[in-house]
Amino acid sequence: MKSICLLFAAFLFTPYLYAQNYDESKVGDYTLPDVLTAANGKKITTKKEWEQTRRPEVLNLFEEHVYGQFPKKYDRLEYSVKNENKQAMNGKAHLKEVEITVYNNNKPLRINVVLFVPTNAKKPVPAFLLINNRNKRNTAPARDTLSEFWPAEMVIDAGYAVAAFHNSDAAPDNKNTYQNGVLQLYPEQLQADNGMKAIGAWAWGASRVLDYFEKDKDIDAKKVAVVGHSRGGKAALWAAAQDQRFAICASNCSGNTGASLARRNFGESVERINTSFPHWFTTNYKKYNGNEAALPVDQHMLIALVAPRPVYVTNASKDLWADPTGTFLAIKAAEPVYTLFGSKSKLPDSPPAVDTPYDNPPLGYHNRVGIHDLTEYDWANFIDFANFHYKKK
Ligand code: GTR
Repeated sequence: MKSICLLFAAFLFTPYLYAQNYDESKVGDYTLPDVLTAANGKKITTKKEWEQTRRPEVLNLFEEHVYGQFPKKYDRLEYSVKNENKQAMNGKAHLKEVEITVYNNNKPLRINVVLFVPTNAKKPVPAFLLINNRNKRNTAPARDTLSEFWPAEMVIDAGYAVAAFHNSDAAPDNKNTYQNGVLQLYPEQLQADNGMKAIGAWAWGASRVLDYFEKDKDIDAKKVAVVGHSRGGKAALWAAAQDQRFAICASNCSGNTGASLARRNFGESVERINTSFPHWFTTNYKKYNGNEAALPVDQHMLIALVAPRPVYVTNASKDLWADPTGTFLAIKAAEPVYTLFGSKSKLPDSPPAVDTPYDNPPLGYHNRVGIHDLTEYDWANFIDFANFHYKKK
């Protein structure tokens, strides 16, 4: 009887005992879908063919199977400055706390933006926008808490505006309540197998902040970098893929279903992410649990959707969950699309040593020594990357 009970317990708990793979020798072979072969088998060789044929196809595959639809229409957008301080950061910056309200389906959605504009910079200024998936204190408007997660003073000193909104304004990060945000504006999404969920909603929210930037005379809306960490980094990539107005994307430690390859069996898997976070991706995406090889896309194709605009992705050496090697291989595999635009990547052939940033556009990468986090080191490299890009133009 005792042994039967033990057997039964082992059977019950087996799924939880399966650790994710961290052994390079067990990764196995995989074949990535060719980003430059169209659905009809035709090889894409020009920028025009990419833009007219393959890019829409790839975007649609990600909508259908991974992140869901990305509604383009809404009834109207209003905004008001709820609080401002022209002498913020000891006079270095102008603080604006902006409430954006988007209406659709007779429902309002409020997105609160914290924005600092450098006082002495020539207007309009380029900006960095963070999708904040951590504590709101990280983006404290009063600067009574300072955090490396959003080192706003450092960004201001570099001559950029810096902004953030909290992801929960667009969709609560909770499997029972994620509907209480953008999805109230688009209830039909909830019924659809390719309906957007939380990650899609956060990305959509970033686009609405960009709509606001287009109305703010202090901000150069053609020079906005969207930044996100981890789950926020997944959303930042999807926002930049969908909304070609974003000039730069910085995706920090975004890992599975962010910048790392799904087919590489290392760290977090599709089944694991869909199980832990059933409210992030489409219902369709669950079909690929334990079956990444059947996906019509892999994450190099998501990075490629941002081309020719610059993308910077990062890892942290101790963050094996996010698969640093698989992330580097993904950004590397996006290169052929940049090449179509005559834009030559300067990335090395194999993953660079830790703390060795490649911050020349169009494709940037580093693997910072340390843990899963967004730090001043990461931001300093995003700033270098942006400086390089904007000066070149
Ligand atoms: C983890 C999740 C990752 C990543 C991370 C984060 O638990 O498995 O995919 O998104 O959370 O957002 O910090």
